[in-house]
Amino acid sequence: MTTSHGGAADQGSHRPAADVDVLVVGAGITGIYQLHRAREAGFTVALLEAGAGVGGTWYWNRYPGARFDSESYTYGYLFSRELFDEWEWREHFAAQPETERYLNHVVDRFDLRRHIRLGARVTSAAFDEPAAMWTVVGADGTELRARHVVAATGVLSVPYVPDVPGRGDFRGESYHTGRWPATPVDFAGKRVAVIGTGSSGVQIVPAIADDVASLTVYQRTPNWCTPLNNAPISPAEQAQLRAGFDAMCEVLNTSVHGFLHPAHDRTAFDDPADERRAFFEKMWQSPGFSKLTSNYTDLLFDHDANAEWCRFIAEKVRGIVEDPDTAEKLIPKDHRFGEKRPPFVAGYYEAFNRPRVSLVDLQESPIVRITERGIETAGGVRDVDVIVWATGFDFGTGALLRMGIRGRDGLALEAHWADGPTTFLGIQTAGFPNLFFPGGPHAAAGNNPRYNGDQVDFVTDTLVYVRDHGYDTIEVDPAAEARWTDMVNRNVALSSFTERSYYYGTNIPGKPRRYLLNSGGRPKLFKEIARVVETDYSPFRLARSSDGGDRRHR
Ligand code: NA7
Repeated sequence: MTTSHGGAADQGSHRPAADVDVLVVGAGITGIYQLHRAREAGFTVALLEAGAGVGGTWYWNRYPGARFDSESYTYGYLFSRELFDEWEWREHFAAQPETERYLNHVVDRFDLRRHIRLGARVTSAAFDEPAAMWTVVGADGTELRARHVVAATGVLSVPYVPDVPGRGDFRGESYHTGRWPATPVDFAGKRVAVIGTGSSGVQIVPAIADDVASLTVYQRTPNWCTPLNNAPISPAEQAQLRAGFDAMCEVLNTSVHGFLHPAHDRTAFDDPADERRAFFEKMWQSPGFSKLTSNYTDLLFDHDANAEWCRFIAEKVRGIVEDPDTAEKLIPKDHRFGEKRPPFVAGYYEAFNRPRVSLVDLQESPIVRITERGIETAGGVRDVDVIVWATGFDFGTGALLRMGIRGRDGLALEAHWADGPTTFLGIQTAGFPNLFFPGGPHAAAGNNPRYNGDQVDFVTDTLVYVRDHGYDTIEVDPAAEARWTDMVNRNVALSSFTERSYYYGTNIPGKPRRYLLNSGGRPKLFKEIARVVETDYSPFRLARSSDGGDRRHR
């Protein structure tokens, strides 16, 4: 990693120079892009990353079966036509190793690695008010002073392992999907338990089902899983992708969810029953998220329309899973399609037809404790060699609240957000000058890199504005933060996600129940960014050292 002294933001100031103008935390898809954009804009930069490699989500989640459910070419970067042309994704939905290779390629292709320090988990970040800069400390002993900090620490980066009695007693191997070891886990001939049936659990089950001696899936709540419908990208499709790059960017950069799938133009009961069934079959065969984005327009909001689709999926499950009792247990009864983030699968339901794979319904037989040799439920004990915790993440705020962030007057971010996050644009929070967190809480649902990329673009423009106007600090006005946060809370009614979803933080005991996405979506973000630019950054307080560091903008 290189850092250099005397950044542009310090020119003309009498303050001690920062080590860097912009310090990025996290080398996931958002952080890598931020590092690139900030350096291209002429800032001195550094990036601290906790992992031993770059990739963020695609570094940590290296469990068998981990893969995209956004189309690869819609998830990857769009900022460089050359990059797009030279990288050939092999599958429509790439598996983790390909994505990790891609992100490493980007880092090398754009000569970013020299700015990145790996194995440097940030343990504290404190705003030094007189100096108007951040002091950031890493667990590896790194200490850097930065004018601005951009925490690109992700929303699904802090694994959650439930506090089940006896968990520490287990003598076998245990892994969380979100902290998968770099050395591949050998499942051959082992008795394996997978706890959790969210997107991660339902990916790993079919991926290891052929290797294991036995596989027991511990399910608390079934999900509405539909086929991913992945396929290799043919040479003809590669050529089409290249030829259609500009048109594709246009759609991805403007569509509400950042996907290519076109919206449908009919409601469920516009069609008679046989045509509706044929349409649902088409949806079932369609790729990934199109089952949400291209389905009947009222699917997520009309109870009867949703029930029709759920009945269709339930029939499919009954048709695939040979044991009727297992099939019934795999069909959700407590929520509708789209109330939680739906997983997409390849061979998940089919896996239960193998004699060595079985399902334990935790609603029927809850886990009592983990023993030295296995898992005890109300129905009995099963000895296992490996436990896979596919139990999710502390979504949205998890990473930011563990970084020891202290703003003005030593204000702890944990205290400021004790009742849940308050933000402006999901980018800044009042009391924490020069701190940005694109891709964090109040970011949108959809194809994450697209929305997070919009935020990074705005952060970069903002950093340039601050520098070019000779300001030292920028901090959102509390009123603007309150307005945006109110918008998020008000528009929750428009979201199909309910409090059963981890998007409300309800999967973490004791976490405030707050909507953690931007319920206004990408259109609200675009609208508000336009307003910020038109009003010359009026929602922010900007200050120069020569003004005594506390001059309100205008
Ligand atoms: P998820 O979707 O949060 O799934 C976690 C799973 O773990 C879910 O089935 C939970 O059941 C289950 N869980 C959580 N706590 C327990 C306990 N105490 N006992 C049994 N089961 C439990 O996480 P994923 O990693 O699968 O996916 C996260 C995101 O990554 C995904 O949405 C994509 O965006 C990529 P519950 O439903 O709470 O009953």
